[in-house]
Amino acid sequence: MRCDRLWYNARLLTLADTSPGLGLVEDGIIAAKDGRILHAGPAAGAPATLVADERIDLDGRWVLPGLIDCHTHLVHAGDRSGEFERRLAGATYEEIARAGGGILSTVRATRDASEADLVAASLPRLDALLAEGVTTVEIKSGYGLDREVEVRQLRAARALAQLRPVDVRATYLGLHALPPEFAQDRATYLDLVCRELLPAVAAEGLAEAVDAFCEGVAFTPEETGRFFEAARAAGLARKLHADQLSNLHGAALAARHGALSADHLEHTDEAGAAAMAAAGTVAVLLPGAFYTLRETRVPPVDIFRRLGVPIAVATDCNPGTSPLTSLLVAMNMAATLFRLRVDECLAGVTREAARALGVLDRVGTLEAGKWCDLSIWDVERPAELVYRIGFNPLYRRVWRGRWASP
Ligand code: DI6
Ligand code: FE
Repeated sequence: MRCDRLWYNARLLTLADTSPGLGLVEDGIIAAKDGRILHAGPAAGAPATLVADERIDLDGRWVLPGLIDCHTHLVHAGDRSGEFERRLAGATYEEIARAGGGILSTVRATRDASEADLVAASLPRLDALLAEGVTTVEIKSGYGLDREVEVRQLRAARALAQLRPVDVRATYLGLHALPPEFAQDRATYLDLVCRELLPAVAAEGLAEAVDAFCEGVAFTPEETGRFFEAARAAGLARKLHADQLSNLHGAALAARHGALSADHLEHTDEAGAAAMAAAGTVAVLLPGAFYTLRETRVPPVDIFRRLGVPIAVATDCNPGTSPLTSLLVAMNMAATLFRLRVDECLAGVTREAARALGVLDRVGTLEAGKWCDLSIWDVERPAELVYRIGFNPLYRRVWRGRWASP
């Protein structure tokens, strides 16, 4: 049996569901052929006939699946550091939003940007993620709020995938904020989104999923439900910003619509968690937004554990509530602020993040047949990836069986 590349003398966390814990392998190897994993496991268990064109000694380094950031808004123009300063001086997020700032200030900047501008502005944010071993990233639209600019944002997300060795999963965030031109006419905007924009995005193959901000300051559960029906009809997966600032029963709504994930969830109750468990909807925790907004109510992690709701962790990289481009820091925050265990954090940015994107059949664990996407680390113990703050121990990244940089 021939393979293209074989990494040996490695310690693996395979995250394979069949192995206990994180699937630790002390003396491990990974063989790649045509970009996919041919074999991952103990050196002793490798097929005797395995020969490699290239053999790479990893000197005992730790190998994990490539990291997956399953919730970002990284394609946008402008920044909100001025609003940050105003909030430090005492203004609230709501006051700034009412004065025309907040999401709508990023909408103005994004509408003024060309696709090339958006790509140029977003590339450094993407590179920051890749430098920490990310090999799959989800990117949402939602700062255009009209057909032309939402499409431009999604095209920019697709363009980023051509410029870097990374998988991009694009999400049409059609219900993010009410665009100013429809401020007096919610119903017309809903019609436009469900009847024109969403079908156009689906027909052009610009997104794999849709998302909505279901919140008192954004869209109601009824509006969200209608949008989800349209998404289902168009063959797009569903995701939801749910129960972040209040309990509108977004978690249960997401589960009812077969959503891949419900995200944030600070105010989710037991019934919402039970609905998620029954539907297999992943809880995506976003501690960067919790931290930035100085929230105090934490997501019900104990209930998720008890009911068996899968838990993922993501950056929520966005200019307003989570200007965060580090999945390592997101893990540290999830541990310290939400009391996730180290194994939950590591699974949350690999296997469970893949589940939250509906791509667990392709990535997220080190198992034969999946894409050979690896993050290789200079650490003594994997817990260091969660424990350190602002230190990047990535050795190298592998995307589809090849060394990838950044
Ligand atoms: N995601 C969002 O879309 C909003 N909060 C969040 O976690 C707000 C984003 C923004 O202020 O631009
Ligand atoms: Fe978000």
